[in-house]
Amino acid sequence: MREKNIEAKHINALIDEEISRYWNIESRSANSIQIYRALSVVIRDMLLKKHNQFKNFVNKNEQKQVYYICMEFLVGKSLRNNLYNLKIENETEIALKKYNIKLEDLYVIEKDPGLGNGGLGRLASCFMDSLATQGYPATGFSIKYEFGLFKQKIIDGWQTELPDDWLTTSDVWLVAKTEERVVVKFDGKIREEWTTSGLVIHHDYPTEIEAVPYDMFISGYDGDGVSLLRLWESKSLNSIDMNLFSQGDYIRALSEDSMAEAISKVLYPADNHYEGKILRLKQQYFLVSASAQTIVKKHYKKYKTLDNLSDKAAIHINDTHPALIIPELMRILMDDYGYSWEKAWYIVVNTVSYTNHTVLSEALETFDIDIVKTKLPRIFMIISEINRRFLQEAGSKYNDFNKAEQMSVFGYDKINMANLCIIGSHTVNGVAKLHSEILRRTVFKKFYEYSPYKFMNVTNGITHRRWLNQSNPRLKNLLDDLIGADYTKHPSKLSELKKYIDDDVVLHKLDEIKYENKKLLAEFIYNTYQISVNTDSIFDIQAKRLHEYKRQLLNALRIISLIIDINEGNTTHIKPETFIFAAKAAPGYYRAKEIIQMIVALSDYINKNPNIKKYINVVFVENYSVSLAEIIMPAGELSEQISLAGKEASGTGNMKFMLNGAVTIGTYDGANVEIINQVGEENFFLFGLRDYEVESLWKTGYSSIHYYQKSLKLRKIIDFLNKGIPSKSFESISKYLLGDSQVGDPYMCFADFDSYLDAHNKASSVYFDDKRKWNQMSLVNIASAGIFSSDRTIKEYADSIWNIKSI
Ligand code: Z15
Repeated sequence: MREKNIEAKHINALIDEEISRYWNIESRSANSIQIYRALSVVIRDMLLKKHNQFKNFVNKNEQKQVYYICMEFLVGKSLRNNLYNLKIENETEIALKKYNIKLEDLYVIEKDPGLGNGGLGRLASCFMDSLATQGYPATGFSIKYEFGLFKQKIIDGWQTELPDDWLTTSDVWLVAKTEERVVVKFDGKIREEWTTSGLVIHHDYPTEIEAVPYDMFISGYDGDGVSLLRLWESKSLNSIDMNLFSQGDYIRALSEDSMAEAISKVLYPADNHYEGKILRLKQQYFLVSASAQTIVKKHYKKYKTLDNLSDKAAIHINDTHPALIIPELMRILMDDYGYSWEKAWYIVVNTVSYTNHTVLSEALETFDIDIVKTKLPRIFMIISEINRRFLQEAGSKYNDFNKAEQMSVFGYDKINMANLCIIGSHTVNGVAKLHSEILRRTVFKKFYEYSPYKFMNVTNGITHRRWLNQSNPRLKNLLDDLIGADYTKHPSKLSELKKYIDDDVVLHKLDEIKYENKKLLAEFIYNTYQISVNTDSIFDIQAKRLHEYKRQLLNALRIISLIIDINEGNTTHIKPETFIFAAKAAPGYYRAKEIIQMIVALSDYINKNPNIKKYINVVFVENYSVSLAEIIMPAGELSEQISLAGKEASGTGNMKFMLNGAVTIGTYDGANVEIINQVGEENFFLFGLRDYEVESLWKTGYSSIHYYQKSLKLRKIIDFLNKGIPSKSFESISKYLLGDSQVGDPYMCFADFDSYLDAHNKASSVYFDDKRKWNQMSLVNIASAGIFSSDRTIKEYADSIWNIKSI
């Protein structure tokens, strides 16, 4: 079953055949795009075959498998990842000599499939890699959005959004499985009727939509595992209205199409924020219905019963977005397979598990009861019954029905999706220790008291194979030389690097590698923006979605404070520093866009003022994406992880920077807490309020004015914001911070400001006065990152939630 050592000659033969078959030309005269496509198809088909073998093995052994349901998978580019994981990058490079082309030239042709917003979607993709590599049978289910996350372009200093047409190149990775399409039904009426054989439910669903699967294969590293990512495309079933057609109205006859096909048209671009839109609800139900039908059908075909579904399938819902799979499975079991409620419920709860990714109230999904009732009448009925039975049970157990009511799925006019998920799952987990603790203590307190055994933590992770081995080849080569390549499959072995903590040659090499990676990023910045950055300055990077709680604004306030110092000639403490930001804002998130606008304006201002640019520089890198992150992470020296404590569920960028040798400046939040535990406080620049301090400060009443009055620095910053810079005023941000109509500075930048400056001063004195010590800190960070590999995360899910075995 293991991939044979494939030779370059063989790769050539396959590419040549593909080119001749497809374009009817000699491979010598093929252009780079044709070669890209031919090679990708060759690899895709290799994986298709390998996945079949893997699947056959799993089926023969009747092994349990996991289905990971998620509205987002930020897969990143596939070609390099698959060649790397198949261990045929070198052979392919040799093969390409025949066409006079380099792999690197092909890698840049591929477009990032941006089928996700940020951390949540990228996590799902890292999981697919770790599942395959460790030989766990896994299928991911998501939507084949025709347009992924928008492309960000800054025009006149303001974020604008352009469509992301990823399919124009990355379609080569997809295999259509039209014959496995299923029908998803919306709208209509339910009629109940008692007959001699019991209750009969009559459905009439006027809207039927087809879900067509497109399969993408994700290779594991060095082994037999291949993960399948199945993406659903929506298609109109009655795509032609024959009445209209026969009346000669050709255009209108086909126009019904767009209604159905809108479902998989575009990814909702808000991260950590729900909108409660009908189309989004349709997307969610479309995903879960198509996936659940497929899972059940396959299981029934093999076992001729669904009694043992939970022994053979673990269904994981990533956040509440796929919550409707719980009532959908109930519907299928009862209506299609004749199960009783009790039996069906037992099967469903034992099959489904749920991960929560946020405590932000604006991200906790609720849908209007009325919308669910009309769009999904049967599903609404089932949710109501789930809730009725649950409240009955909890009320009796507590002997207090009012107390039980606090866990209801129904609010006044809303359905609370998280409550539905908790009730319908056997396990609920948070994504970092602190986050899981906050869930138990606050957001899900009532449920924790009711069913403590359901609650768990599984700290997030990242695939170090993409985020180190592939994206930072210099560091990878050094590690291979020093500790051997074993860490590639056993990331905890990265700790062996620690024995070089006092080795000056190694420390120097780490320093050199960082410098090379900084040069690459600087070159990219110069080529893209004609901004030159000082590669001897410290690269201080904040790369993540733009959100108030993540506090890009706090970072910007410090920049302003430095500008003020420089303009006042007060420069003795100022060290060369390059601030790099990369962040997309949700298109409708005005405040976030305004913060981007300010950062861009500061960047312009500095680039026009050589006296400031001597010391500091600011760059806003547009269109943050997986492939951009692959350039940014290796170049990071100071990793900004500065969310208000208690707000960032985990963070995963923090892990990527650390793995690449950056030192973190951060708050006691999310997985930062665990990073500190690994590296020790002496290898982390910790600052700011703790989560419980934030909570109590909020309760007693936070007043930013209080900090403003006490601090000359903050007063000067507010002055600066009010005056603005030539051509731009930042008055509205000043108002936001001091508060006019609402609470000023709701994410407490002012409260943490002094502490943040202190931490930066400490960082800069180590970096500029004791570079050896800095390099040691960097080494400790790399060496301690093994535990944040998604291999570890997946093993925890497999052992303690999904109960699946690797082959
Ligand atoms: C998202 O990217 C995250 C949480 C959400 O609720 C949504 Cl809708 C999107 C992020 C968290 O903000 C981040 O802290 C975490 O690391 C990531 O999910 C993966 O768990």
